[in-house]
Amino acid sequence: MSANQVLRQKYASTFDNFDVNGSGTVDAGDLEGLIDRVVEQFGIEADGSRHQAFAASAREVWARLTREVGRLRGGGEVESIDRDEYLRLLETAPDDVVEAIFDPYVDGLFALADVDGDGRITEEEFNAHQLGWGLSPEQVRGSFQELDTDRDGTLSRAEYTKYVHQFFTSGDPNARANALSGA
Ligand SMILES: [Ca+2]
Ligand SMILES: [Ca+2]
Repeated sequence: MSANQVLRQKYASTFDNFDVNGSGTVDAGDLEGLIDRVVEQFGIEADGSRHQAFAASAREVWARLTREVGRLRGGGEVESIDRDEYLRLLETAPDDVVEAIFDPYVDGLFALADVDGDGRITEEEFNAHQLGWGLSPEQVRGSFQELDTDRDGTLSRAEYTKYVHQFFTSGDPNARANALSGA
């Protein structure tokens, strides 16, 4: 598979994950569905501070996504985005623009994984988080050591951000972060 095909498949997986009601377009309703699903999946207390923080990060991604799509369309309000347009945006936008769209989500995911809220993800927290996304123990095995580049035994926000950015920008079919497709 070429690098572009690898990326396309990953982008498509994020769309399908986002399109909660399976209509072939994503809109604000799907976004709320996605938030509810994550809250349920991770057993987060409804309406608690962790729920609010995750919802805010997801809504900020939607705001950035619709802003970029609006730019692509040449103006106007964006209420929904279909699959082709979504893929076209992510495939044509420079890496730093793609990363900027999803950066709030990185914060949201980080906070979900960092259960004790100390600002660092331990191996135990990381594994629980990855398994919570539905990844298999085989997919999770060894990834923590690989991501902990300074080998201090925890993942800092910078290390985690690098991991998620790899998902959105690497066409390497063996990139570790490709496992997030299952997320
Ligand atoms: Ca922690
Ligand atoms: Ca580290």
